[in-house]
Amino acid sequence: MSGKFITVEGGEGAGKTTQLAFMREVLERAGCRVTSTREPGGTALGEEIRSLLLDHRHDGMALATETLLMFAARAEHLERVIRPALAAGRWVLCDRFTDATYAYQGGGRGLPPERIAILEDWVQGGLRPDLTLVFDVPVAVGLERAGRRGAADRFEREEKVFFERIRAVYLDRARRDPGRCRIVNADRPVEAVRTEVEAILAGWLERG
Ligand code: Z5A
Repeated sequence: MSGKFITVEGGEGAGKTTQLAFMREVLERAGCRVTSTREPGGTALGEEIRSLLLDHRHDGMALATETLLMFAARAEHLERVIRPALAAGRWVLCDRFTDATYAYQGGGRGLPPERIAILEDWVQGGLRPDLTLVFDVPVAVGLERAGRRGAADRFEREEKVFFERIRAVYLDRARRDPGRCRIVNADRPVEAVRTEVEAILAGWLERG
């Protein structure tokens, strides 16, 4: 079976990282070879870019700089990790991808989506995820979960309304692209979310 490119998305504390680890287990049990990775990051250079992006020393970074750094990390990630893994028949599970740029830089910070689309076409060519799971939780619930983790990064310090705009963009994009996206209600116990995630993956595995 050829590999698929699956991304997980959602606001702060939606449980993406928790569920991604479980998704890997499900796929491996089914005999798939899996590469798990994340954005921004996933390569040595990408992780350095991630540190710059999350660091409070760069509060007030220009929106164009922030967006271009996201895509710089993504270009490296595609070239060195994602495309080679897919070409080798591996499944790629990626914690955030370009939907996050539409949600955070677009919805959150107000960058017109047309600008993001130009970068998306340039950096990715025709490559888009086969499946995107959007983990959806009310903002207050996600922030409370994320807050338990400790020090907030440059994004996590934003106002609640910033995260409301992000949530709205994620939901809008998912509803407009039902062939690729599934919205998962993540405001439930971990086990209940897992059950739904497993059912979605089972459908993909059956399709082959
Ligand atoms: N960003 C961007 O702006 N533009 C882009 O293009 C890209 C990214 C790609 C880093 O992302 C930042 O980069 C991000 C957007 C921006 N903004 N921030 N901050 P990240 O994914 O690394 O960081 P994150 O969004 O902060 O992830 P997160 O808060 O760790 O969320 P999560 O992965 O969805 O949650 P989690 O780690 O799985 O769970 C959080 C806590 O909740 C943890 O204690 C869990 O045990 C708990 N949890 C999980 N599920 C549940 C349920 N169901 N019930 C109760 N508790 C739960």
